[in-house]
Amino acid sequence: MNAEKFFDTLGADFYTGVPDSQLKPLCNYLIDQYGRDPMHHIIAANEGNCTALAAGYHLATGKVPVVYMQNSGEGNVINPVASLLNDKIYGIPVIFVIGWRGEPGVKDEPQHIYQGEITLQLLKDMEVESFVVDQTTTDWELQQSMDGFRANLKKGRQVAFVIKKGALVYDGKTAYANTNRILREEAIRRIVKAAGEDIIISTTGKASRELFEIREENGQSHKQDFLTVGSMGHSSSIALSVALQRPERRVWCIDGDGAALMHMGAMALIGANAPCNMVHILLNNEAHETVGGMPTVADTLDFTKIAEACRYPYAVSVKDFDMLEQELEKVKDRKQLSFVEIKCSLGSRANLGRPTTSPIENKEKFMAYVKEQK
Ligand SMILES: Cc1ncc(C[n+]2csc(CCOP(=O)(O)OP(=O)(O)O)c2C)c(N)n1
Repeated sequence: MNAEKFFDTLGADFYTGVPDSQLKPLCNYLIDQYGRDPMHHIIAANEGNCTALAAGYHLATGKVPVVYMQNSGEGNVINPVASLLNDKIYGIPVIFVIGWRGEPGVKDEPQHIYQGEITLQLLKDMEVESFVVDQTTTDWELQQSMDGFRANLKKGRQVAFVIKKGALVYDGKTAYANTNRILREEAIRRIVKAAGEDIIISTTGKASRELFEIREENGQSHKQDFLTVGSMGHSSSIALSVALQRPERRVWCIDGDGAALMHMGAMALIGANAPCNMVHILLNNEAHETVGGMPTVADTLDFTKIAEACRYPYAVSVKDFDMLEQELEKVKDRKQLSFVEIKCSLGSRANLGRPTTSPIENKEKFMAYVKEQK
């Protein structure tokens, strides 16, 4: 189904979401249609955040908003759906559009399997009526389902379209770019070199896939890396805890701007605890590059000021490789919590693979490595 037709059928004029690769046709259509005009389209920090923005839109206009997201964001919406939108409390109508990763029977990455299995059940538990859209869904069927949903929306209930792989298409040529010069993968290659035998905890998406492939390329094992393949936004908290528990080991967190924004409270916790053995690296490409390049709000922010305000004792931003190499060397001597933002360009290798070891294997080898005395 064409994304434009899908959009017309929903008949809404306010969309907020966290991008998803499976919803790329819709995300790109919204960018082409609205750009980032906040009256109509807000790419938000996390899915709970979207849900609250949608509630505000309804409170101000009386109209029905749309929240789009990958099913991995369902967990982030449970609280605002149950305690804000539900008709036993404020009864606020919202249409959810959810990309279904890990659909049972369809091969997908480990972080999507369980979430995929519980996607429809979670909606049921939240009393959100759902309709699954696949490649065979006709315009008429979608219209019928939307017409059916209207009664629920009128009663202040929520509904969801669950979008299977390949169900939406869009042939617009939406392009995303920034002016930064450091490619994320090359930045990670330099971090790996500087980190030597230190522990690395990497964020969700292509950053972890690139880290995995760099280790393969170097003929190294993966034991010192914890790949946060799911749980977007939480790698820095995992790193904080490992750093606090193992003060004699240096711990590097490789974070993304979308992930850091998703659970930004983590930076306050890191700064307040300030483990002197932690290095927080932020690969800032101002975008959700992994899922298609849709922008975050990081282009409008000064992350070093945020880190400083969160009481990180050292924060720097680097734009070129010379400065990057200098800063990576300096953090090793500093013996103080350090924050290094790396301004990254958009893009990745077309043939980038995925980790070939299982998450359990990753966890077991990592735990054994963390236990070692250095
Ligand atoms: C809770 C949640 N929402 C959405 C996603 C889908 N997702 C995976 S990676 C990613 C983008 C991450 O952006 P960023 O941290 O800036 O890293 P980049 O992809 O730009 O390297 C998104 C939205 C997810 N995995 N989890």
